[in-house]
Amino acid sequence: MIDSVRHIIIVDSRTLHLLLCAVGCKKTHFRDFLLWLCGFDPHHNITRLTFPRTAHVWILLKPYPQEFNKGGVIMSIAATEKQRLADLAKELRLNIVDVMTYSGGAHIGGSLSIAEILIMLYFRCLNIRPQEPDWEDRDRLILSKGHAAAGLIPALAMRGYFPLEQLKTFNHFGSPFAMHPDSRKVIGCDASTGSLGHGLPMAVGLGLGARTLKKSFKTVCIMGDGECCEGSVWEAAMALAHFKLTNVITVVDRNRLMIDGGTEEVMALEPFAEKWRSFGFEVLEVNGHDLDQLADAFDRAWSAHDRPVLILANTVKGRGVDFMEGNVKWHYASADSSLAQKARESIGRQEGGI
Ligand SMILES: Cc1ncc(C[n+]2csc(CCOP(=O)(O)OP(=O)(O)O)c2C)c(N)n1
Repeated sequence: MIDSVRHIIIVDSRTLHLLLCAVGCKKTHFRDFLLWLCGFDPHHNITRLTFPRTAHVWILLKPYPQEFNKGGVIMSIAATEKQRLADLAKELRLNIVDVMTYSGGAHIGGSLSIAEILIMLYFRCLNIRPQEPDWEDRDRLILSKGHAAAGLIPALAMRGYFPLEQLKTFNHFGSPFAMHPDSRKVIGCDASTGSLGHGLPMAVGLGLGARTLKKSFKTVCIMGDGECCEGSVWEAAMALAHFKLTNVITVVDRNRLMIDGGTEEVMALEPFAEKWRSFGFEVLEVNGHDLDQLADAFDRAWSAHDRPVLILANTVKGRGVDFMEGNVKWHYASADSSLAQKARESIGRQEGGI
């Protein structure tokens, strides 16, 4: 029905700006946004509704509706999509616990803390083709905190890069999956990581490479906050700002714990956001478990054009398993079957994901 009508969409200048940014960066977002403005749920009927080239879209200006701008969220995701992502985050957490049992131990705390970030990227933001993992124009994701492979690898399996069944080999002799990800062995993994402080420098290289080749792909780099004790992180940050590499999006998992204690006790990072700002970044501080805030931040980061963006994601280490949350003891751990079952039950009790 949508194909046959002429749409008149009334927006204010801020929304128009967002629209244009969306057109510039992601066709799918633009279509979702148009559907949303038309009052459709973008997730519902997504396969049937398309905007043909012949559709006429008129954009008129009107004041921005305040009800769409509560809590700093300009354009929240549709309820059904949010539920789908929340369910996926929950499923990912269950897979992380399974991996911990298959492998005899895992960096569980820092894997659980990035569940929503990974799901948001793999299931909403990244322009990727799991059936064509080496597609040259794909967006890249570098998990610089490579010890959280127990989060990354199940997320890749869930996205369809390889069967979930294969996770059972995690950390076994001959398996492609080890405690840190190896891009030569793990399909869909864009960088081998594990030695902290190297992901962001690699992202600088990919950003410069994309610019040189006139490619429009983005590179997202996820770092730990403890990882930011590495000097190479700040050299890369300087380079990102100097070269205005807006095609690189930096995410810090600010769970406030590292391997052996709190970040502020071991090596204070605060005033953390200010440090990034002083390096020339636009800092978007969000609750890293809130899907609306993450969606909004990534949308803004995707359309950045003058400064690189840092998404400072405030999270809880061990999120989703009540007895692991905020406890450094669960940085790396193994679990017998009864403890793993307790962890699964705790994840199961989370309302609508998290
Ligand atoms: C260069 C380097 N030094 C030390 C380690 C050992 N190590 C593994 S995880 C970790 C703590 C990292 O803390 P953070 O980045 O905050 O990770 P998260 O708490 O999110 O798991 C350390 C020091 C390493 N992997 N690489």
